[in-house]
Amino acid sequence: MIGEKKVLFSGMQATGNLTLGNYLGALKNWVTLSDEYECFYSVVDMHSITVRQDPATLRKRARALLTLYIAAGLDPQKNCIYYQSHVSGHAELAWILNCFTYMGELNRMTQFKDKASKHADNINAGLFTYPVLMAADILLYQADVVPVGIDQMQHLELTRDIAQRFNAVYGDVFTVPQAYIGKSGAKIMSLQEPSKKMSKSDENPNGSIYLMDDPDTIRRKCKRAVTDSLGEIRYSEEQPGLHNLIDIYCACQNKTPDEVVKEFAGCGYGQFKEAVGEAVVAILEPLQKRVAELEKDKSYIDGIIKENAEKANYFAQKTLRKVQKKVGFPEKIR
Ligand code: ATP
Ligand code: LTN
Repeated sequence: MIGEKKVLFSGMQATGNLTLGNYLGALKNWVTLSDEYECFYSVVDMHSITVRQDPATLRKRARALLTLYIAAGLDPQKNCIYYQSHVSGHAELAWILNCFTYMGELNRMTQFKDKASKHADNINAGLFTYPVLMAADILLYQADVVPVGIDQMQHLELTRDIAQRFNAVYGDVFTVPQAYIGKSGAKIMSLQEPSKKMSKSDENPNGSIYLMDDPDTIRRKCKRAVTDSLGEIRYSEEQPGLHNLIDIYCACQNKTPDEVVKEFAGCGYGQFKEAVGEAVVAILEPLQKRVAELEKDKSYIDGIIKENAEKANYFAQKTLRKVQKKVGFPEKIR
């Protein structure tokens, strides 16, 4: 707890161009939750270097992501929006937690297996211990809730195990966090292969709607989305392409699948796809405008980066000092 409020932590990597999946599955929920909780939203640039990055591109993308958090509606006065690399406590706690995590646990992580097969020439130790750094992110702020997509559940379970293991030895040091999976947009699928999740690392650009796509591109991608030959608007697992388009429409319009099926009963797929395109444009166009405006105000963003890093550091140090003492590090002479 910070004051009266429970604590929320989440983060996103600044790798690749963000997709509608990232927005509907993560960012949009963050904004909804930001009143209720004391929130820490990090741009997790330390996680990004587990895969080789071009330094200039990483720096640019990290700033763009931080700006996007604000443009999406997270008030930087109320929410702590900061770069992970600006708070050294993340790395320091990660080291300690590494000593409370088993190789066998990390070996089971499906994201590691996935990324190791994709980057076979660079299976570095950071990629392997990635979930420990993620646990450190969360536990450092004593977070109660962590909004993530379903794909991150395994990492969150590990975080809970590490926290409980540590607490069992040293007493109640860490809050054991809960995952928060949003109701709508939990998993947006590729427009071209609806069995795969929409992903920023997809090779087929038509499968993903990027947050910075212009309106005509968005409309075209929706129009070309893969559907089926049944020709009836239903919300059914047998029609995965349509199912996904209904999910997208629902998330953009805050509607339920039932409402949408009724609204479009008797319509052709073409007409529905057009409506989906317009619903997505209605969400992304204003977002893009806000990003462009914020990007013009360099000193405003710089101020936020500085102030929020200080705020994050303050809370991080509180936990870190406690943990260091518990494990037996000698006290600093001040
Ligand atoms: P990549 O595919 O390149 O590994 P990603 O698009 O999955 O990346 P992440 O940085 O891993 O992006 O995810 C950021 C957040 O967005 C996470 O909380 C994740 O669960 C969520 N997310 C990503 N893709 C989707 C999607 N298609 N549908 C819903 N949520 C998503
Ligand atoms: N692994 C996450 C990003 C991430 C995160 C976190 C999410 C890093 N640290 C802490 C929630 C809480 C991802 O790839 N989406």
